[in-house]
Amino acid sequence: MKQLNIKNIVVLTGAGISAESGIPVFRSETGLWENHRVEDVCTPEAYDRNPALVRNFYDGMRVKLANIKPNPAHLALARLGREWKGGYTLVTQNIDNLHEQAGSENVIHMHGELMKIRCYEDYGGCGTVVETDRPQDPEQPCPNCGKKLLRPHIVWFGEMPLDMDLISERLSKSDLFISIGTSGVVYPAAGFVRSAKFAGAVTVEFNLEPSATKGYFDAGVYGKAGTTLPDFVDRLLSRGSEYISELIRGA
Ligand code: BV8
Repeated sequence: MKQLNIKNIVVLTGAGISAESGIPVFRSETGLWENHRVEDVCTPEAYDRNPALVRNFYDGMRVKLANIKPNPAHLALARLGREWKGGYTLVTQNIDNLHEQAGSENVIHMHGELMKIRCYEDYGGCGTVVETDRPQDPEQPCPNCGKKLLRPHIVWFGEMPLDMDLISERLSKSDLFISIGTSGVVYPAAGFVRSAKFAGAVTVEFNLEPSATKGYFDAGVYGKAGTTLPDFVDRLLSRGSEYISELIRGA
């Protein structure tokens, strides 16, 4: 096997990394979205039909987030971001702010952020993004254009995820792609491992069980991320490429 020389790391996280912090994952037995049907709360059409229902859905999650703390998996990634000597990109599908609370910086939230609202361009708004930590007041005017068109700054199904050009550029230069706590069913995020592989990266997934895209991973580390990730980061920082070679040889 060719000698690995890992420089650039890209990490993708999903709901599974926040599960041990108490945030439920999406794919539950009932297939409902926190007791709602996806099409009723997570599409532009749902918002057109019933903006109050959609706002209330995210208001509920935002208020709960105030009492939720990062877990050792978030802390391990914050340490990796601080101590890794090469390139490091953290992309998350999650809308919570647990990576930031754990100390991660420059987090790419490709599906938006719960603690932000945006002046809705489709309705004639200006696109300005506003931080918030409280339930949304539909009468709140945009601080930039003054219109009352603020909506959750969340990427719904059928909407284009954020920062896709930046993500594609980092994937094209990745030497190691690490996917953590995602079922690999929603695109384009689920396709990132394929892009990384085509760029020649080593690919590793962390999950409770193999994901839908398991075939693209050179190795899988199965167990709770709060336990598996700190150990992985420790070994990666102390032994680098040699450890990754060992991991994929043993896969
Ligand atoms: C787009 C924000 C195009 C909202 C989210 C047919 C085929 C293929 C694709 C499509 C299709 N029809 C439509 C599409 C596209 C669609 C899609 O992929 N649909 C799927 C359902 C088939 N995608 C989109 O619409 C995307 N946009 O394609 O735009 C476009 C082009 C041009 C112009 C305009 C548009 C946008 C998708 C974004 C939707 N928003 N989130 C909110 O959060 O409320 S999606 C949401 O679900 C997440 O963000 C994430 O992306 C996705 C999946 O969730 P996961 O994070 O994976 O969580 P999940 O519960 O599924 O899994 C948890 C995992 O963790 C499990 O594997 C579990 O085992 C593991 N786990 C649990 N505990 C732990 C653990 N692992 C480790 N440790 C633990 N302790």
